[in-house]
Amino acid sequence: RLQLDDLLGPAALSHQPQSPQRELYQGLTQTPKTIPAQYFYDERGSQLFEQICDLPEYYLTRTETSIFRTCADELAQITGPCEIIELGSGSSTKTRLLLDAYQRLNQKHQIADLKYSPIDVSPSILKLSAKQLLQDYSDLQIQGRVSTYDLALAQLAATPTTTKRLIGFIGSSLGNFTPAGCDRLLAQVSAALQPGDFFLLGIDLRKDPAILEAAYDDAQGVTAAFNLNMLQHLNNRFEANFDLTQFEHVALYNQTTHQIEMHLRSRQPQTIRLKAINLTIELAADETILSEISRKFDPAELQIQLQNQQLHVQRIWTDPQNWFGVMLAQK
Ligand code: AVJ
Repeated sequence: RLQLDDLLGPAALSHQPQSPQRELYQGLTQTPKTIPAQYFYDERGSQLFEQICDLPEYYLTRTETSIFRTCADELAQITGPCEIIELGSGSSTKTRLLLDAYQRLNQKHQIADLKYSPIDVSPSILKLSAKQLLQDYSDLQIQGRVSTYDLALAQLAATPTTTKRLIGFIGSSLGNFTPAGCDRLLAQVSAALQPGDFFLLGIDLRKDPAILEAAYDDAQGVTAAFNLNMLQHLNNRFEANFDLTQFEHVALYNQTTHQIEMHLRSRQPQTIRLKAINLTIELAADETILSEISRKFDPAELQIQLQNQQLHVQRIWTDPQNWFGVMLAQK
């Protein structure tokens, strides 16, 4: 009941015109320097992210979970039986609430199996969560993809099916995209859907900056460790020589652009070599590398952007404090 495709393996990569590594090279040679957020998620990074989700300051996961608890059955009612595709599935913990609801729906419709297609850049967490899901859900068929969003969405667009699709992009992962990147991603999502298919989006909403900054700079330092681990990941994967003790975690809320900006600040002038991508970079003292933006959304604005990509919002759910939003759109 499990099929796993690796779209990032060496064999698969040689066929691609734009390797994901190019983005890393480009990011580190521009000003300010940036590292694509996908590089957070090696095995250790995915584990640290799971720890973040349980932090008292990180209200996002808890809040979205509470929304899913109340809306999952209604959501399944609206879409009807479908294949659930998830971008950035990670541990698939919150997704279990959706799988439960679709399982109940399928029972009513006397449909035997439920198809789940998780997509994640981290093979270890993808395999682990698939194994656990198969143990807990006897009717589940899993088609996992080790992939970036780009590659997976291109593959989905090239392989239309007759089964209805629901593409899930939850946990506010859309927050990692700039406004232009966001439009591009929504266009790719739309291209992977047929008219009548659905898109489920979880987004963090604007709120008191103090609450936001605490969520990205927790007292236990787990987010700092998560941020620094990105450099360790680059060391392991691209034969780089970042010295983690020479960088500091910084997280600030930009009230103009409504986004948390996470940086790695260089404690001194340093030269870094990334052997495997043949790149040497210089960092000045206090120079920062932008490792992540995490945008906070206005649902009304996003609704228009979705609309522009033929994704028509059917329903928006939120929590009593209006801290997090779940939007369901139909193509
Ligand atoms: C997985 C992108 C939604 O932006 O809140 C958590 C990642 N970064 N703490 C977020 C993250 C720092 C997270 N997303």
